[in-house]
Amino acid sequence: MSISVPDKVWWKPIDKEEKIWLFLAIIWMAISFLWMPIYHFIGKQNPSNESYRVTREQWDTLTDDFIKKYQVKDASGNLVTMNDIPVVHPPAGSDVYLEGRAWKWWPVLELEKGKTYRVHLSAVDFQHGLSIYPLNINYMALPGYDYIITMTPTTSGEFPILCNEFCGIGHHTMVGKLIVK
Ligand SMILES: [Cu+2]
Repeated sequence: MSISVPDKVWWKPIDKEEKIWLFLAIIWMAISFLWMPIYHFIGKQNPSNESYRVTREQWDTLTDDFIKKYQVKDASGNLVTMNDIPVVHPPAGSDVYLEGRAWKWWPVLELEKGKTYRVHLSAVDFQHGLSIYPLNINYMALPGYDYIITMTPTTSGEFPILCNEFCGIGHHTMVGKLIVK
C-alpha cells in the first residue's frame, strides 16, 4: 500500500469547440479594446474637459452676482421666482451658473434657442447629478469644482432638471427647471 498521484484527467488536450470559443472571446476582447479609443475620437459625446477648483465663498459670490444681475422681473417690477427659486435670464453668450444643493437646482435658467452659453456647474453640499429630462444629458455636480459645459439649446420648451446621484433623504424631490425660449 502506498499513496500515489491520481491520473491527471484535467490535463487532456483542449476540445476543438472550446478552442473556437476561446478564439472568439479573444477576438471580441481585442475589438472592444480597440473600439474604446476609436469611439473617443469619432463618438462626438465626450464630456467637456474644462473645470476649475472653486471655494464655497468664490462660488457663492459668482452665483449671487449672476442672479442679482439677471433675475427676471415681471410687468410691475417684481422679481420672478418658481417655488421660491429665482428665475434668471442671462444674455446670450454669457457665463451662466447652475448649482446643485440639497435639494434643489438653483436658479431656474431661461436660455434662448440657438444661442451659446458657458454653463458653470457645481454643488455646494453633496455630489449631485445633473440630468436634463428627457434629453440624454448627464453631468456630475461636485462641491469644490466649477465644471464648465458649453451649451447651445436647439429645442425650445421647459425641461425638468433631475438629480441622478443619490444625495440624501430629499433626493427624489430634487427637481429644477431649464426654460428654452
Ligand atoms: Cu440627488
